Amino acid sequence: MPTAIVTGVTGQDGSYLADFLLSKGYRVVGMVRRSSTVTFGRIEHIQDDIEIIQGDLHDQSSLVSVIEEYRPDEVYNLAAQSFVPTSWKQPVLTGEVTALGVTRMMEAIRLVKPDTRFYQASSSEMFGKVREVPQTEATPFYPRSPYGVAKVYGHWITVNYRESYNLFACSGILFNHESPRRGLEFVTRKITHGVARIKLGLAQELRLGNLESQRDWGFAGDYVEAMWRMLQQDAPDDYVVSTGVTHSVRAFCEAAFGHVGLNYEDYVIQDPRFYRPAEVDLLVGSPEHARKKLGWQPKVSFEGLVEMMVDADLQLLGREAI
Ligand code: NDP
Ligand code: GDR
Repeated sequence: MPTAIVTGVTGQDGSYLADFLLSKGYRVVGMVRRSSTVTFGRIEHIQDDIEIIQGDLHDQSSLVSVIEEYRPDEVYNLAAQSFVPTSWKQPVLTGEVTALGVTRMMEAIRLVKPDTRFYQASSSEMFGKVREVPQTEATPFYPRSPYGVAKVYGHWITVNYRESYNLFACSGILFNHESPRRGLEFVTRKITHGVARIKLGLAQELRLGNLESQRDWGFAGDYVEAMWRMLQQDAPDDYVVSTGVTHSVRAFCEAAFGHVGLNYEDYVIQDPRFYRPAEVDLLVGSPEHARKKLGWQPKVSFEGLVEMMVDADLQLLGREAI
């Protein structure tokens, strides 16, 4: 039974990846940071099937201890300060966790068990002010937020450790992926939760920022499989993971409100409070390399994703109302 350590297991992707690895027969060890309240909402259903260990990407010795104790075959580094707007408010913390945290984890692997296979959660935010359309593994980076800058560091340190120490280290450049488990502050979930609240009479409006930005949105459940496939190859490499299709925030609103028979124009208010100091206007990735090398392709369409998320929020809020 192979052992996998997942950092960020309490997050959206960590919870789907843990589900996936369990279905493949892995021993799954989830690393969580200490907090005064329990943050296990997304992994409640598998809490008895995975092992939880405390560790923090700020703390080098905690990472060394985790690798020493579990001697993993694979490490998936999903933990990060992942919300782009917060990265302008907390740029130093974002750099510590999202950038230097990657080095700390790779150092722990290099020192304790260098044959561990390593996955780094890189991001399409690294492309920022895009240099070409669609974006591929060879597209130059131009990040537009402290978060994007931190992810560029995480990407290059992964490549550097692979080339310097011959580690099996992969960087997955994942485009936006969403699900009913997405955090409430991200725009897709904010919209689907807002739609459900309005439909159930719990709210009258939804305040958003820039409606014109375009994203290549996929389903998180599909994307975690690509992470795993990267670590099953003969040699490490970097991969763009995306659908190849882009939609605006406005189009997401139209689809989400439309799914419950409402017109988004009657409810959505543009509020400058949610504008960003620098925006990423357009993202669309080419998943060709992942398709050819990993045999990976997304299963859930944009429309399927929107409907899945709206239906889940209607159910959640309906249940809460009882
Ligand atoms: P989430 O924000 O849902 O989860 C982030 C996780 O990181 C949480 O489990 C959080 O723990 C944990 N974490 C934060 N700080 C620390 C720390 N100092 N030490 C240990 N753990 C910490 O993110 P997602 O699941 O959406 O994303 C997973 C990864 O993929 C992130 O690295 C993100 O940047 C990246 N990514 C995500 C994309 C997406 O569209 N979702 C696209 C491309 C990249 P806690 O629960 O305690 O807060
Ligand atoms: P993003 O996701 O920044 O792409 O990062 P987010 O959903 O926050 O924003 C997407 C786009 O929507 C616009 N937008 C709003 N965004 C939020 N959050 N709230 C609003 O009210 C709102 N109105 C409009 C934004 O301006 C932006 O253009 C996500 C994260 O998961 C990162 O960790 C990950 O690396 C990238 O996706 C790929």
